[in-house]
Amino acid sequence: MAGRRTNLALLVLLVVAVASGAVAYGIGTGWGGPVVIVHGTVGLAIVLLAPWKSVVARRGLRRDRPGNGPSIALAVLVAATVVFGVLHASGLGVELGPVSAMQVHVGAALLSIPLALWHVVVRRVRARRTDLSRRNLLRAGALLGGAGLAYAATEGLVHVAPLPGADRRFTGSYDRGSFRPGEMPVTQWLNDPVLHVDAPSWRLLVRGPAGERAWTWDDLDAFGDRVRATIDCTGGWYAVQDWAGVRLSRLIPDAGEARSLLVRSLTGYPRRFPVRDVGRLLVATRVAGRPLDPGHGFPARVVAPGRRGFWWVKWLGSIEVSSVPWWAQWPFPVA
Ligand SMILES: Nc1nc2c(c(=O)[nH]1)N[C@H]1C(S)=C(S)[C@@H](COP(=O)(O)O)O[C@H]1N2
Ligand SMILES: [Mo]
Repeated sequence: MAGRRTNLALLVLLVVAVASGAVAYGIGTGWGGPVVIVHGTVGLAIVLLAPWKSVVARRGLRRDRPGNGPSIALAVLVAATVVFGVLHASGLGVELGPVSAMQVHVGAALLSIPLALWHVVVRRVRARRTDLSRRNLLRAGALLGGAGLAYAATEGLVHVAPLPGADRRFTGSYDRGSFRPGEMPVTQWLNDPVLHVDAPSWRLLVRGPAGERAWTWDDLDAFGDRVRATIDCTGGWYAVQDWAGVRLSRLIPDAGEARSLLVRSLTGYPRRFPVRDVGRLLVATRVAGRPLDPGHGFPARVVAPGRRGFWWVKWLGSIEVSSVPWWAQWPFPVA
């Protein structure tokens, strides 16, 4: 029955969409590009299946079964996820008052996950061996080919029009205030408050294998190491800035035996980095030659080239070497 195949295909597409979205969210380096393209293509494949799915759904709704309400809610959430994804990617609607299209996209997707799980439990789709027949694989190929063409056509349109989406980075993010840190958004992962720290009494506690030391802002600033790096927030913006401060490897020259570097903000926001990052991470005291604004992490923040914004811990409190592996943490901050 064609309906069963449609449902199965949608299930696979939803799983790939969520997985590729999560990976794209986590990645800040070059190979995030292809993942974002897969993500967009899979999203459009879901759209291409909508006519078939609506036939299946209408048939199902006519039978007045319990659980139709949540199924409709799921359909609405998936549609909203796609619509807001396209609004962000095209640039037609990136900032929507207090929220961004990206936030709505991710929020709707997260809400749809439990509903989708529930949906496949109560409306079981059974896979069969014949689903992998040559004929069905050709169908799947045609669907993905069509979605790929739709993706290329949409991107083409965005560039020819041109829509703001033409200028986005491979991660999908838009430039906000590169080289003008005053125009860069102040962003929190969830609900950290902007701290106003008293510089003279502030110390950065650094615990290395050889012991602990408390550094003052002047100590750190005196090193004058510089890095040009791109902060790329999962909220959908990025900025290139010239940062200055001190490379972490200067504060912890002997990190070799440890496995990770645990960085904590004064607000308690933690991130654990692999120890190999010690030479790449900058403890930044300045941006564009000036001390950081409170919103951007004064007195000092992490600059983590190649990593998404949520790694760039602000209002640093302590950094310690640790024997716990870096991946022993939630892939995204939970607080
Ligand atoms: N302490 C702390 N640091 C934080 C966050 C936070 O919520 N708390 N948010 C992170 C996120 S998600 C981003 S994108 C950047 C934003 O930096 P900015 O506000 O200087 O632009 O800070 C990161 N550092
Ligand atoms: Mo972010």
